[in-house]
Amino acid sequence: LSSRAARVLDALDIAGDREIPGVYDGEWHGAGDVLESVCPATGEVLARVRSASPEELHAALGRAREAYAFFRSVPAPRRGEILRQIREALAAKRDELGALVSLEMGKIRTEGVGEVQEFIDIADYAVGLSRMMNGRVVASERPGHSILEVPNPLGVVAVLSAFNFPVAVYGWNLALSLAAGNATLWKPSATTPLCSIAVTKIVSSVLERNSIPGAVAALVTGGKDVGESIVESQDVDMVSFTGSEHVGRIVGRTVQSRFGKVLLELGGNNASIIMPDADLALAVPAVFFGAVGTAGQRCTSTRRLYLHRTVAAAFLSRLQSLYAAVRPGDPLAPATLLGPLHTRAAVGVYSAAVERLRKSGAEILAGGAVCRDLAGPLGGGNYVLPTIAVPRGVDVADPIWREETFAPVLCVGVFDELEEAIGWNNGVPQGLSSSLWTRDLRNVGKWIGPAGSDAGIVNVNVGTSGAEIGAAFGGNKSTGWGRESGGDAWKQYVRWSACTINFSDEAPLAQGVQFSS
Ligand code: UN1
Repeated sequence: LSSRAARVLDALDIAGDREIPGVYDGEWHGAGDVLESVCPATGEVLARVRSASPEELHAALGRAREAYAFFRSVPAPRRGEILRQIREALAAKRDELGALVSLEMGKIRTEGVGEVQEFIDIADYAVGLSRMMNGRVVASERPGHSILEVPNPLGVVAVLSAFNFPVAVYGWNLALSLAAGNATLWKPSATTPLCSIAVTKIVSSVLERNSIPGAVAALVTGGKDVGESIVESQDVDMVSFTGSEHVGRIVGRTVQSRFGKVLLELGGNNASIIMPDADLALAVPAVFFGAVGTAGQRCTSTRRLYLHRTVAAAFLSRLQSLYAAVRPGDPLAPATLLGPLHTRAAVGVYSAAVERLRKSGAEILAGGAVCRDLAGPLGGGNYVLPTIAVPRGVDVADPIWREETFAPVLCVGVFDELEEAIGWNNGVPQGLSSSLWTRDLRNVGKWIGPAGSDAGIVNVNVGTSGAEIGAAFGGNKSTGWGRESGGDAWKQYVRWSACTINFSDEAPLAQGVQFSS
């Protein structure tokens, strides 16, 4: 193992050069297939992880069910206290975990650390929530009756997370699920097992210290088979899935067909719209971060840029200068802004997208190539140049505009009227994030109202990516309509009981129905 990788793994007590167990359900084990964790920046194998065998998955689901039976009766504020300790334990390892995210996923250091901060933030939120998961009392039409809406724990929640946020998205789910009194079973991306092992070690140490069954936060690493078995299992009450539209469609159907609950966080195809009165000093760097940050591998990454004709040339020349200055580098090095794509396969997806744009006659203003000339260890990395393309006009029915390419490829169109740009914004299947740049209140009103953006995230003078945890996060249409993190998202992690209670000496029927002879 290189000293670069060894330092990061050592800080989290992960043995890099042996096979390590990738299943936790109170104890660590692993008898299934071996997963290789590969560093996207160098191609180095970081570790081999023993994933869950079918028997181990079955056993973990059983232990999660038992853990739920215990945990649901722990008072919610006490569950919040456990979360507070998890929050503290994560904060103590924030930089080390952030570095592991960079090493294994490939995002740059500040974003890796930021992702751990996002877990810390949602843990804080859920600590408060644990004393505020209120139901309500509804006025009954019958004398001497009360109606209560009671949030009860749901059961076993499975979290199937993606490679691009290997820590935070699990954090969103775990924090709410724990506060709600559930057991959570995590199946991370097969390519980021180490992040999930490091997080689970931290979480489980807190659970064990508090004599809470470890399977309250179980981990089952694995590939497609493990994921499929979880999705099909009657033992899983809710599946929270983050990933592609293609897989999400299968997950949604499968869970629905067994009448389970499902929460989907699927593709994004997010647009920024720049009005003539936009402050370019703010808008240009925001679009740069949205499109190039995380090497274009956020669900919320900016993929489409719609420029008002009067500012298009000025905007593009400023954006091009930022693109021209960005250099691929080691995500662990503090000055790097551009890390690698996560996998070799993603480089192929990027190349195919650029090729398709070229063939269709798009003008390539920046990038458009895979980096092949990097010296030293980075020569083995999945580096590509961030690309700006100007297709020949905007046709949202064209796959160029319709499909999400999970790579730093930004397509630019020019408009004359805001309505036209909103039509383009809404004209694609996905509906995750959107961003309008203007100082004119009339545009803002239009944008956030009924005839405005149909995405789940509708920003003004804020880019498409980088949401805080406080609001519900998620998207509409083919993004799957799921909501996670803040807002009212917690309400999905409970089963609601509507309880009508009769305190009287009569037993009247509702709606005045008489049923006595
Ligand atoms: C994702 O890309 O799956 O808003 C999540 C953001 C982050 C979360 C992204 N807070 O970009």
